[in-house]
Amino acid sequence: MAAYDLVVRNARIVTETGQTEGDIAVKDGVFVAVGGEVAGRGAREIDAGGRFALPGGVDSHCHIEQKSSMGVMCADDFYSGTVSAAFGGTTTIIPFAAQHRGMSLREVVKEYHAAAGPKAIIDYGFHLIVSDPTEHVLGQELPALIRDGYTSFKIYMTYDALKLSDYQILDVLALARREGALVMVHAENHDMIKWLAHHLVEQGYGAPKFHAVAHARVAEAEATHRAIALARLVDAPMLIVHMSEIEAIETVRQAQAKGLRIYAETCPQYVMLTADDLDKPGVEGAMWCCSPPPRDAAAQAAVWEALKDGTFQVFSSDHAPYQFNVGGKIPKGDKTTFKEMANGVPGVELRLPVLFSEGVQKGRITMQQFVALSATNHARLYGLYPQKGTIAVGSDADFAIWDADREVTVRWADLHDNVGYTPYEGRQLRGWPVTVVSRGRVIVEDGKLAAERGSGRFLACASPDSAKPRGEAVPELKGMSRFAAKPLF
Ligand code: DUC
Ligand code: ZN
Ligand code: ZN
Repeated sequence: MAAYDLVVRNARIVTETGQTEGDIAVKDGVFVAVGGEVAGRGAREIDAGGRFALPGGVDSHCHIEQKSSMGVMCADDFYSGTVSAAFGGTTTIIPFAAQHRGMSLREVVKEYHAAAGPKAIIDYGFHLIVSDPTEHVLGQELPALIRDGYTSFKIYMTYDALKLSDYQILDVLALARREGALVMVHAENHDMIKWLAHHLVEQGYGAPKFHAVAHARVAEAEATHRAIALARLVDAPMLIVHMSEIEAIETVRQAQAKGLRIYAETCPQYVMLTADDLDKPGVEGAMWCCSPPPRDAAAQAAVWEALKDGTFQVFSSDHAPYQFNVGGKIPKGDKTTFKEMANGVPGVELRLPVLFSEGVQKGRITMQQFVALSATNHARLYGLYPQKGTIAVGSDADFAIWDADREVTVRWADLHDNVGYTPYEGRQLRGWPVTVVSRGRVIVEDGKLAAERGSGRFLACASPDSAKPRGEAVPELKGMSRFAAKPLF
């Protein structure tokens, strides 16, 4: 009788702190031996042949089976979204349960569970989107939901149907501080964008490329500065999502240097795309429209610098999948102006291959930084560490074996989402996750899926300040050394 359920032999095992050679043994869904030679046999044995074994990715920003504020449904449900994630080496996602105004948050959460439970093939938690912070929501629903494992919520400074006032943001931040939650902020100045968009469209400049003009850099810079000031007033932690812009990044860096608990995220589109990608005939450029928009080569360089120096803790996909048709990106067909387009680009499957190829292979970040940015820091920030985000005895056996030399030309036809296109069509990547394991189950192998619908499990997130590794001191986030010995939260 086999001693283990699964043994992987001869791997280069990488965590955020180092690399070790040898074997991995898994029993009952968790790692029971990591590194060195495992003596006993596994019911299933895999020879990694010296290839890398990396922690399964944790994607803490993706939109799955979510209706946008303009009423457009995502193209990916919890089946296609999680299958696509798995093929890209991601084994945990934290999508959003989105409140639209007038809705009870508790009801929203129930609906997302009903959607995800029967379909997800990998494990998932939920952030909340709070668009209606009424007295009932702030006083009753949110504190109870935080206790139940929904310990992070996104708020918006723009979009008519989602935007909170500064006063409301302070209410949400104060509650997060009191109850031990993390507030994620979409930081763009609403009136700047609205004013520019109005005048552009009025003068006939409605094509997708003007989306990048309306969403001006200074709109991101101003809102980032203001969001941080609000967090500072009430001494609450905050994470600025999907950052794209030089001045805003510098503002975050300065806030961190002052010791403020400000965290930040960026995404593949801000290292792979520029505003020029939106400049296509007709409304085709809509497929590259996301908010904030891609900027230019100098902004891409600033994003890489912030990934390298630890200003950004997390690299997420912001997978926002909308098909290129009237039910998706372009509600008025070829008459759609950028103001009416659904915002967002797909990326859940390519997130890790992009970071590996453009980051590690090109020498911009180390393997350890790759692991921290793609998995470990997500688990830490959202209270899932060390169950998720690392390869260590006792942690869930979520990992991928990577072929670092595999050359891939990106083709949407080879991906597994339901979007119909990828903004990265034709791009060359080097390095690919060839075998993907979730809680000890080999779910992707030789390009084939081997996971049952609904086999993913819900993860209740701990409050980040209680997410301490068993038996150890609270670790600092990788790259956050300027916070000295301060606990994470
Ligand atoms: N914000 C997101 O987080 N995703 C898609 C579009 C947006 O504005
Ligand atoms: Zn956003
Ligand atoms: Zn998003």
